[in-house]
Amino acid sequence: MIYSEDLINILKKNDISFFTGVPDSVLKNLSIHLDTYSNKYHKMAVNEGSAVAIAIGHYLATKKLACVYLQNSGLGNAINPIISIAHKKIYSIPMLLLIGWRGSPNSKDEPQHMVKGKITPKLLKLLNISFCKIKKTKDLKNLDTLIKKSYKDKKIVACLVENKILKNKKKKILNKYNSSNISRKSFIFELLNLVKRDAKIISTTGYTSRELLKIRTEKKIKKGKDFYMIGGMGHSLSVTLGMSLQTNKQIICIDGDGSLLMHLGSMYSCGFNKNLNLKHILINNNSHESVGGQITGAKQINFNKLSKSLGYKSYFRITKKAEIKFTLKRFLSSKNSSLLEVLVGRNVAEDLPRPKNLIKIKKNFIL
Ligand SMILES: Cc1ncc(C[n+]2csc(CCOP(=O)(O)OP(=O)(O)O)c2C)c(N)n1
Repeated sequence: MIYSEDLINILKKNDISFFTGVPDSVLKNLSIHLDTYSNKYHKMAVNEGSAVAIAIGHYLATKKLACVYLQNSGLGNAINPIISIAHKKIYSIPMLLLIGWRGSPNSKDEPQHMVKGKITPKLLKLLNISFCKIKKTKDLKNLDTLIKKSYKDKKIVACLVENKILKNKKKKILNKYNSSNISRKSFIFELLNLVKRDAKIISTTGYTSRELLKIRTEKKIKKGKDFYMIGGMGHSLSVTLGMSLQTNKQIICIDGDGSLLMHLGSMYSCGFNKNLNLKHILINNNSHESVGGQITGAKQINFNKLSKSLGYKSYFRITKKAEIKFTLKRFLSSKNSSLLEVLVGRNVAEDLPRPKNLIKIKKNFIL
C-alpha cells in the first residue's frame, strides 16, 4: 500500500508539480487530490494522446517534467505523440507516465483488461521506456531514481501502479455532481421499452453498458439487441456509424460525456450525411462516474449548437424525469442523424453485472 500524499511528495521533490491525464479507477485516490488543484497544476485531458501532448507543451514552457496519469488501456491513444514527438530520437522530451495497471499478473479482471495488462510491460519495453512498479512505500525510492534519470537522459519514464495500492491518509471523496432527478437506469429502461423490435444498441464503456445488461436481463426485455463497448472508450459512436452506413435499421448509440469527449471528432463523421438514420444518445452526468466521478465539465457545453454545426439534423434534451417518454418518442421517430442529451444524476446500482461470453454477444447482435 502507498499513500498518494507520499507519491505526490516524491514528485514535488523532483520539481514535478503539473499533472495531466485521463482518470482511472486504480488512480482514483490521486484524482481526489488533483481535483482541488487549479488549471496551472492540473489539467484533465480528453484522451491520453492529448495528455502526452499537454505534457510536451509543459516541458517546452518550463523545462520541467509533467506527470501524465492514465489507465494502461489508454497507452494505445498515447503512443503516437510518445513515438513521433517525445521520443529520444525525435525531440527527446521527458515526462513521467503514471499508469494504472488493470489486468496485472495474478489479478482477476475483465477480459479486455487481462489482454492489455499482460502486454503492458512488453509495450513499454518496445517503446524503450524505462519503468518501475510501485507496491510499497519503499518502492518510491526507485521512482525517485527513475525521475532523475528522466531529467538527465531527457527520456520518458513510467511507473506502474496495480489496483488497490494507492490509499489516502485522510478520507476524501469527489463530490461535485450535477443534480438531476433522472437516473441512467430509469432512462435506459424507458428506452428499451420504446425501441423497435429489431433495433441495435451500441453502449459505451463503463457503467452504461453494465446497467443496460442488468436491466435487459432482469426485466427480460427482448426488443433490440445490444453490443457492449467494454473497451475502446470513445469509439461507440464510430461503431454505430459504421453500421448505420450499411443498413436502414434503427441503430442507436448510448454514449457518455467522458467517452464522447475522448474522440469528439467522430460527431463530425456522423453529421452532414444525407439520409443517415443514426440515433446518438448522450448520457451526460458531467463526470467519469465509472472510475470515480471525476468532473468532465460537459455540463457547460452547448450540445445543441455543437451537434447542429457538425451536421446533425436535430437535437433533443431531457432534463426531468417527466420528459423522458415524450421526448424519447420524438427523438426515435426523427429522421436523419439526431442527438438526444439526457442530463442524469449520479446514481448507480452496487451489483452491476459485467458482460461475459463476448463472442455469444457478438453472434446475437450481428446483422
Ligand atoms: C482509453 C481509455 N482510457 C480510460 C479508460 C478508463 N475509463 C473507463 S470508463 C471511464 C469513464 C467514462 O466516462 P463517461 O463516458 O462519462 O461515462 P460514466 O462513467 O460517467 O458512466 C474511463 C475514464 C478506458 N477504459 N479507456
